[in-house]
Amino acid sequence: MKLTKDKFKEDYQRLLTELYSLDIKDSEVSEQYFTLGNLIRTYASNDWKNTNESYLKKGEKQIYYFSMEFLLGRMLKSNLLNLDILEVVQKGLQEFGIHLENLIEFEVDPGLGNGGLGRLAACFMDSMATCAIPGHGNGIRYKYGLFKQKFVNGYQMEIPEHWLRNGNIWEVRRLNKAVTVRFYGNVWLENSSGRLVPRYENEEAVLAVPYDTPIIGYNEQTVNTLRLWSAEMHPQDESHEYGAFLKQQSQIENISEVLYPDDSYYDGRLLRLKQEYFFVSAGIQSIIRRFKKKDLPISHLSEEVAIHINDTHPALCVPELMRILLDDEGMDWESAWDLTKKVLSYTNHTIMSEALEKWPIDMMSTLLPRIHQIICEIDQRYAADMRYRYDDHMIERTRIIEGGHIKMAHLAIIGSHSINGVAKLHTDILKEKVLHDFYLIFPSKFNNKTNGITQRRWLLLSNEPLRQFIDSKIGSNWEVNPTDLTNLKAFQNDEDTLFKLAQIKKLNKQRFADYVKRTMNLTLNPDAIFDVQVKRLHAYKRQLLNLLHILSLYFKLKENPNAYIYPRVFIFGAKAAPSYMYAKQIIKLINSVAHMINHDHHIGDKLKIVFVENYSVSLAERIIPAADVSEQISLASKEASGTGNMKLMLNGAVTVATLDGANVEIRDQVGPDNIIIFGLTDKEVYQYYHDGSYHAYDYYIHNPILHRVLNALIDGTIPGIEIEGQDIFDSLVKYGDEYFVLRDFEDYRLAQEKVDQIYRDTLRWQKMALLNIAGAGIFSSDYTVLQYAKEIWDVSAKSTQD
Ligand code: 26W
Repeated sequence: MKLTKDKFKEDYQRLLTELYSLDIKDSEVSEQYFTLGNLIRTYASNDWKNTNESYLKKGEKQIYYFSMEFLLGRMLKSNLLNLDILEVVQKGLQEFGIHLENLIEFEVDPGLGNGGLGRLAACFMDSMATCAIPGHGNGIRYKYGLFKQKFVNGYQMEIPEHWLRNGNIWEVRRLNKAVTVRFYGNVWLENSSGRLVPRYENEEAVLAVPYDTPIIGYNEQTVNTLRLWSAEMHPQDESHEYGAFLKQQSQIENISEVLYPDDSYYDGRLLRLKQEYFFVSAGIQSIIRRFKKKDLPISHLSEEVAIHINDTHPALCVPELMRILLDDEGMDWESAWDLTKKVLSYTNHTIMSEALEKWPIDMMSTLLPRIHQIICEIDQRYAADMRYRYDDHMIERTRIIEGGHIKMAHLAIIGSHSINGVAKLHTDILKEKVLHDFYLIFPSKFNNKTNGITQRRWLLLSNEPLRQFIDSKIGSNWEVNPTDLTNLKAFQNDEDTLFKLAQIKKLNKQRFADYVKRTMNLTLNPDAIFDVQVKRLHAYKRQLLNLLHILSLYFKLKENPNAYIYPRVFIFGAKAAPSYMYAKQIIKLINSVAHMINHDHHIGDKLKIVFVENYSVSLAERIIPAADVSEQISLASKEASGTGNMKLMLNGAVTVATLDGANVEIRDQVGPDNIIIFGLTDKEVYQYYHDGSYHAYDYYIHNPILHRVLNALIDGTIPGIEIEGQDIFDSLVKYGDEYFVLRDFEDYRLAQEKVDQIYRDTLRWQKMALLNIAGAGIFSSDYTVLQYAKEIWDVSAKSTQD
């Protein structure tokens, strides 16, 4: 938008006084922040209105992205950037003596997601708006986001995150758009003039109230909407006796109270199922309402609407859409089923079997009786349809209801026209292993959409020095056409460029070191290698492998203080699910090792470990620009894609990786000389499973370095480590080492020696860094959503890039 500095200053001054009856000189950060937020909203409001109006046109297909999580991160700066007023506002505020940076830091980082899946949804929202795709987000407005992590004596403690305490400047409550969602009760079918209609009694009605957040595109016109639902008591119930009223109220409000802190681990609690149906039903009802404004017959739904199911959490979209088409719209089963499949598509984000949702049939029939009936009918018709084509075993393995449970992935696959994995390798594993039966039955439904990240948040906003540098080399078109970053390759042998790149990295490392000094009172040497592993704590991600290697370096230095080791700072950020004991033990172990090494005067600057508390989007924005090394070391076949790997390469980190998830595609982009690959391949892992020939104990016995390191877990070497050391030791040496940590240790150690070697040659290292930046463009979520639009949602984007 066009905004001059003087106009901004005038607007700002006036609004601050209107809102708070204060003069700027007497205002505080909170008032300054809310004033700016309000102003941004007014600046975006016309585009938001126009975008919404244009979306009501017939034939303008709308995309609805259903996700249990949207991990947006702070929005003040990104909104300013996307409105193209960041500089004007910064300068204007400066003249009032206000530092924009302070207002940015004042905003709470809304943690409405656990990790990769939720952050991906947020990147997609940014990219859809930027690419002018009519994309709406649909989710839950949790009152409490992901817990705040504190370390107490090295242990993780969880503290509730009341992110709404100061209000939320970006959302609009739209009570007039509220809908009713029904739970429990009895349902039966009655014959009404030749058609079976459901009759209900004794249901619990919950009011779903939408809160809309504008998603501003980086393109001067599109403002999309993220709609998050909040559960409230129905007005009709407010006449109850007071005690009963309060009880019922808290039961209802519980639905949108808190985000489940589970990541890749399924915990079948009733409240979770309630949450899933709540936002699915509310979302679909509001979609149908909007569709009806177009005045078209319901049979046109699939031309006007696509609904995407982000992992299985919203898979109840299948029976819910069926319910509405059958019961409310009076369609026959076949037509409703056809339409449902055309409208819906599904993404799988994990192959970990413990993450696959299965709901007990009793729970479903009690909580959602009509939905349960519909699921049973879908299941029976599926089995009947398949009977002539496949044997009984195949049908049993693929049907929805089995062993008293409803398998949500099966429901999603059977009820939609597309299922995709999130990286090439992941999709291949789905096709060949995890969902092989379905691949045989529905080969054409399967497709791959490799994940992506928005280069706006993960470079333009978070790494301004690098952005300016890139602009000075190749211009700024890469900001909307990120594969233009390949133009940087022209500079790969230009010493000047490479030294400048090294300087920028150093600057970012110094900035992060200052932050660590301020918040943790730990001094870091910015000339050391900054080696980063930031992601959820999970055994398959193998933070433990990283830690065992650190211990090996430590012992090497203890034995020989002059050992040839380039100074390193190991940076960890990770939350563990509160009930995941093993992951929490690893957190304690990392913290104790950090304490031991950081306080060892003989080690000094040579090794440091920083485990940042409460890893979040805003911390990622601080850490990633400062990374030299990106740790992507999951056991091959287990990480569906990863997206941190993409963010780190985009910021010039060199990846140490297994051939897992999108790491494979990163290697293909940068070439084998510019990434350090180690470890088992997915094929080798499957081979081990097949012949059961892995014996972790042998590695413990035969590798002296590993032997020494593992013994340290149980011999009292690490102060503060007792039971957890033994448990972790046992998991590796005694109980089979499920994730092949010991098998990959030596190879990993050698990979790290390579890092140590190459880093000493600044030009060689920076060339690798540059080629990583140059190769990162393809991993923009702009391209990813354009592929979803074209190949899954069947909609052409009015891309700003053509
Ligand atoms: C029901 C429990 C539960 C909760 C969350 C099961 C599964 C999940 C998510 C699917 C876990 C997740 O975030 N997966 C990650 O998704 C990213 C985006 O596609 C990928 O990059 C990561 O590799 C994958 O682990």
